[in-house]
Amino acid sequence: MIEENKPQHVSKELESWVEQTTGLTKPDKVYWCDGSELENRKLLSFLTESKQIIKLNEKKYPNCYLYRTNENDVARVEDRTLICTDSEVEAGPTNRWMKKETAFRMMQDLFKEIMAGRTMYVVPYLLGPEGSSFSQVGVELTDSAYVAVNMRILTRMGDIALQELNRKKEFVKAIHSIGNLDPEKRYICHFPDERLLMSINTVYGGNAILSKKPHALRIASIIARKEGWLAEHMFLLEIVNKENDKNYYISGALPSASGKTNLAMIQPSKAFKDFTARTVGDDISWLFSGKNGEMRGINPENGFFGVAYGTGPYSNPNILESLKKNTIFTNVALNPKDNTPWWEGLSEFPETLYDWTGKEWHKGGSSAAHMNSRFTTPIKQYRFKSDRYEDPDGVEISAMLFGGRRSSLLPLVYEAQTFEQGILVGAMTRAETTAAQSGAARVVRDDPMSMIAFCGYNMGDYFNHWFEFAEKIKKRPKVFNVNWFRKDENGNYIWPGFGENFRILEWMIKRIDGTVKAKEFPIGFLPYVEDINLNGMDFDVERLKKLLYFDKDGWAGELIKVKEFFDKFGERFPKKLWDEFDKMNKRVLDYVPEN
Ligand code: SAT
Ligand code: MN
Repeated sequence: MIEENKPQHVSKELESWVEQTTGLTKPDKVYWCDGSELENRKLLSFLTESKQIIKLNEKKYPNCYLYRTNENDVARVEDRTLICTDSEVEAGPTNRWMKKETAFRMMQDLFKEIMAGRTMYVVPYLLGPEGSSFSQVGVELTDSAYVAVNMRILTRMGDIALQELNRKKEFVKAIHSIGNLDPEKRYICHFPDERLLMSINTVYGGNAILSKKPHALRIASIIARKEGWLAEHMFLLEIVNKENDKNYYISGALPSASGKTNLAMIQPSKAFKDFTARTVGDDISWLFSGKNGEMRGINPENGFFGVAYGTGPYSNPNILESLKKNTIFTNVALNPKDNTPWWEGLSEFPETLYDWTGKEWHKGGSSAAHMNSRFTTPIKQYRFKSDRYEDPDGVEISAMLFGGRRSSLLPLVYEAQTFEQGILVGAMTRAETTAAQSGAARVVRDDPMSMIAFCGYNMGDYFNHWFEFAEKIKKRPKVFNVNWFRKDENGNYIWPGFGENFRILEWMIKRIDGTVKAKEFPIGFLPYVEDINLNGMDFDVERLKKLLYFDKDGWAGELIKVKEFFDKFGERFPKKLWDEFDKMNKRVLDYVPEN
């Protein structure tokens, strides 16, 4: 076996684990990634020459690539994502569980000699800003160069992570193999006790890039519980009011493929000249209590893994320039005329097009780009990033929002009256599923805090942990719920969404500043219609009233569903959350509508 590029100072623990994994998987070569530019070029050339990736037009898209996954490997596979512990109750009713020993044996068997004939890449990575006490180190051993080049964009990868490891000592271990892509033997296993991840027979993002959901959310959520902080599926957005020079940081949880990246990159429309919006993170936030009782947040990632399909001048004008260089596209379509990437929403249909599987595409067929097609692009080249994204102390959170896709009932926005009630609002999130999960029908499901697929432990304990965390926070952020996805009788979206969502963010800011009143309803505060700024927008006030209407019967039915879900947790469900639920339920049932 050849070992390449091995750094001089590697901890004994790391060295012997790499050796052990090599013994099991038997790669021909082990290559230690340093994260350099030169190395990146080498890996990308290898992928291009071996026809695993397509190099795009160098003039129009310098250093950009298109990767096509197997057709059976296009999204996270939640039913094959396992939490592997001694007892099932640790994983809780919302996770798929397998007994630790059983899972470990199964994975050992599957990994046996799986890398023969291949190179194993050692990918050290850092989650969080350099030098931050909140940051964590991980090392992924993978036989996919595609995974390695993605991780170089999404994390701080290579030497920088090894240096940090010398200081921190602890690291999360991750082993991944493309295997043979057999979907029946595809598993993403989490061993929290060992802080070990094992994933096989997949290369798709969230299944294979183990720094992302598997480490930064599932394992991190478990570490967070022990250490007294939160790992959340939340973007982190900075809004500056230039008029009074005030900064606001809003973290927000929305399920995958529900416009989280678009919202994190929102550009205030012309009516809001006094405001700028900048991105700290688009997918994951780690939240801590600060010295003065404030809530602080960091983005553990270093790049964006956003949905390409639908991204365009209307939905997300800010990102487009960033996607023109140093970006890896996965499962988008290709314009063969000039070798450029294309997806629905980007521009008019080109004359000729290959779909995401590489076949010639004709109008009227299914979509050209996969609905869960992705771009992987560095934050650092994103013009509208916040200056604070690398701040080792994070930013102070002013507000949090929860939400999801709901075609009816859920108002455009409402505000929890207290932080505790806000925990309930997050916990009772129910949302329509999207293309980010394999195989799921588009149905409403319980998705508390948009974490249903990402909480690494029993969610009953997780809800309890939210309350414990809240006790440390004296300067409590306001909590909101949003829903951009209400539909009318004809099935059309009522609210235009995207950039216009800034109107709702502005209302939140006014609420944070205490400059507008709101109307109390059983679920919380709803805006007075006239407080939503509709300047420069052609939107019928009657439609807005509809979006801000409280439907007593609808909510009574919603809470029955919420209760059914909460009941699943039995003893593990916190009493405080039942109290919040009971209070809200009573208010809804007692509510007498005004005329
Ligand atoms: O596939 S990822 O988990 O990385 C993206 C998502 O589904 O949110
Ligand atoms: Mn996500």
